[in-house]
Amino acid sequence: MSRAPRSGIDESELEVVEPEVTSVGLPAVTHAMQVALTQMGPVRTAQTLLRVNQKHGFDCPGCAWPDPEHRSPAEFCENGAKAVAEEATTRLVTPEFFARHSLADLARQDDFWLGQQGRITHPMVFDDGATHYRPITWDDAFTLIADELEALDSPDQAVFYTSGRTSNEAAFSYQLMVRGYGTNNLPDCSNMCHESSGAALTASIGVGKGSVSLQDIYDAKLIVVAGQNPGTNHPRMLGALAKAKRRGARVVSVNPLPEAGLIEFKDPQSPLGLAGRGEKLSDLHLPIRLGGDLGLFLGIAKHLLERDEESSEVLDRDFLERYCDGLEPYLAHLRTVPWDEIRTATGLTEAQVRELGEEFVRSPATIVCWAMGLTQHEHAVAMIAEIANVLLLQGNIGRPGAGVCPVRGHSNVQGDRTMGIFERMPERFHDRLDAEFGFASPRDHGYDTVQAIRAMRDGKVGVFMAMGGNFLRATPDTDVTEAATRRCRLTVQVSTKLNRSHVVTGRRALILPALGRTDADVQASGPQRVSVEDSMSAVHASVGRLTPPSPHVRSEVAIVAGIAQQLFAREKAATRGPVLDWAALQGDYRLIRRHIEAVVDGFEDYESRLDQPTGFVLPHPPRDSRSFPTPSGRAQLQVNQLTYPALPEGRVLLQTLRSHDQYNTTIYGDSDRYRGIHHGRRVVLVNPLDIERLGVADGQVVDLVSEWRDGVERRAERFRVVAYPTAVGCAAAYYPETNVLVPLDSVAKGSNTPTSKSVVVRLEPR
Ligand SMILES: Nc1nc2c(c(=O)[nH]1)N[C@H]1C(S)=C(S)[C@@H](COP(=O)(O)OP(=O)(O)OC[C@H]3O[C@@H](n4cnc5c(=O)[nH]c(N)nc54)[C@H](O)[C@@H]3O)O[C@H]1N2
Ligand SMILES: Nc1nc2c(c(=O)[nH]1)N[C@H]1C(S)=C(S)[C@@H](COP(=O)(O)OP(=O)(O)OC[C@H]3O[C@@H](n4cnc5c(=O)[nH]c(N)nc54)[C@H](O)[C@@H]3O)O[C@H]1N2
Ligand SMILES: [Mo]
Repeated sequence: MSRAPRSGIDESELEVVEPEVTSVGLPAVTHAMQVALTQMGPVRTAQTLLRVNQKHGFDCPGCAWPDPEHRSPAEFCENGAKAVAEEATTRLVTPEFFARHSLADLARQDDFWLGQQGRITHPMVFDDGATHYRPITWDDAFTLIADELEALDSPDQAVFYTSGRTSNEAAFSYQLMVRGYGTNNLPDCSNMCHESSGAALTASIGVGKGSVSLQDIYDAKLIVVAGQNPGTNHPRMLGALAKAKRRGARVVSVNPLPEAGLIEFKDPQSPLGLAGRGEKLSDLHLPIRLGGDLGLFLGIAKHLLERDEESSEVLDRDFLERYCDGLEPYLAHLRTVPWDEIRTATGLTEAQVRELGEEFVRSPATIVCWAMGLTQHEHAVAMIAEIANVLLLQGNIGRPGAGVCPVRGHSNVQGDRTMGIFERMPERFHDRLDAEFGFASPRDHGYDTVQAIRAMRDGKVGVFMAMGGNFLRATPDTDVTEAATRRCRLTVQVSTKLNRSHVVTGRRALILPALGRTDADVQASGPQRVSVEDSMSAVHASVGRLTPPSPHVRSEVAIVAGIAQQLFAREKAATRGPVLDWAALQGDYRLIRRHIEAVVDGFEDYESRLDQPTGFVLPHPPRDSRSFPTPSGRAQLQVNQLTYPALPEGRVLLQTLRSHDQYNTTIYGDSDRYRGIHHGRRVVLVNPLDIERLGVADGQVVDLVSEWRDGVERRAERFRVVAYPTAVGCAAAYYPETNVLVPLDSVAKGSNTPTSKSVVVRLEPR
């Protein structure tokens, strides 16, 4: 923020100008520096920004886009710099702050204000019936947690959430403690994020992760970016796309919105890019209807089939015969999908769909990238399976320059999964965990995020703990989640900064302040490093060097070890728990990595391979050797019936998305520069044709009312209508203000991910 913090965003200052077409460039760098200087001052700014994503530096907490082998001295982006500045800020939230502000007082502040107060310096407790948080010692906090956990009738009455910033070392220790205690209730942010990708890809190719490396991006001849806004959320990806283009790739954007970065880009890592003209990125932009992508990819597959029937050189028959099952039923199905339904689903003409189909025909190496625009729909899993189908048809898996590329969000969300943060890990993981630690881990599946909220709502959860994140604001149906949270006996938040989850609590609540990526982490054996896995399965070390906000702040590993020591000293938990010296683990993270090496595939020689400046890449059988670890040992073409969201009369389909000035639930500022929205967030972007059809006016203030089949009306008040070039019938507004509109039970089939990109709403004039 270039302006001083103030209490909240004053929506009356809202200003709308023309959206930008070019992203990054000089304004982005200037903006990043302003934010950094205000939050950290000049010395810390220099100390941090120069070490982001450098060899022997720390991993940027911004996103999970990988680091190139030849890094530039400024290997970060505007939004990475904001993420770093948020964490490395010199502002502090001390016990005096909590003495000044009652909980009721804090609850009246908005998310922006809460986040701007600074780093939390002390463990704090909120007692049942109290008005203020008060300081608590670490020992007392650990005892309180252990007491509450020991008092539950069953370990399944506790829920342990994780957000994706947690390091491999912390995540592994955490899941071990939780499974040692006796439950698989390990929901995570992934449940709301790329779960649909994992489900679809596991069924299609046997591995739920992306199959490309950064080199593949550079080598690709066609890159389709569908349902993703990299200019804001993965800015460094634009540099990779620009490089691929210079090497002859074509880039296609599939998006209801003409997102700035995808259209044109100025590379901040090249001197010309800072001030000079932008590079055109997208060769083709398809303004698809929300949720229309299943129709689009079915259309592309149909086109490939028809073209193959003309020339028999389009499908990779060799590959299909050697590696895939299900071709005949799949092709038969394709023949039955009608073009007019594809047109309705996508809102595109047949010619537009075929134009992209021709790009596939011509390309010898194709990559499809996607993010939340595809994962958060009712039929998201089918949509992504259809992308896999199309790539399989042309043998685009396990070939250089080709593959599936789900672009992950949080910087270590993929690594946390690898470490066992999942409510239903495969048996093999459990077997090895049990063998390594001499205990019997529970095998019943635990709750995912939506199931956890239902259980909390129904009074089945006594203790809720979160390793990072902002559960309350990230989850759907805010009113339901708030009520659910209040029913817990104890809520525990391990956090760096204040957020809504600290002010809507269980009867008792703890805030446990944690070190972030940028902070030096010194334990008994000396300074520690941690490790993370990026979106392309590359694992590397991360070392923070800044002085932590206070000597009372502990690492996530130390917090887990502290709880575990108390918990496994109790009778009930001790009989079940793993055999382990938690204090030793805390003292030296190398011991944790040795355990990881024994339990998780692909981590042989973990310690020495972490010494390599670029780390190491985990095995990915489809990518490495075209072997497909599905039950049949072959890739599976899936038959997906064409479905798409229905749009009742007088309604629009709303997607909830990120502005350029936020990191998920953390609001950095009040503007969305690329989309031309300044000094306000309560806007709803609507196509001019829909504005007319619905009888509202550009600039009018409306309530957004969501209607779902449960008959409940959910309302978000006071949004200004902004005429915007989004696909007809579709609208967009920012998350998390609009989470209140997403019904808890409206989820993707097969992944249980809330349908945050497809909410039927009416615009009700105030
Ligand atoms: N600066 C910054 N960086 C971030 C984050 C952040 O909040 N701020 N969040 C991180 C996280 S956790 C994640 S998961 C990622 C999120 O990265 P994104 O997925 O890029 O995030 P969203 O803002 O949700 O954008 C969704 C995009 O998909 C498009 N879209 C929506 N619905 C559809 C659809 O049905 N079809 C198609 N084809 N397109 C659609 C939208 O118009 C929008 O461009 O970013 C990560 N990086
Ligand atoms: N409507 C709607 N809802 C969505 C989405 C959407 O597109 N639309 N997107 C979904 C997606 S993709 C995701 S990933 C989730 C995000 O869900 P979460 O991951 O739960 O949310 P964040 O906002 O990323 O969490 C921010 C908080 O994490 C804490 N934090 C930051 N760094 C650290 C750290 O190093 N250690 C610890 N212990 N704490 C830290 C800070 O206290 C900060 O307030 O939201 C989901 N919800
Ligand atoms: Mo995410």
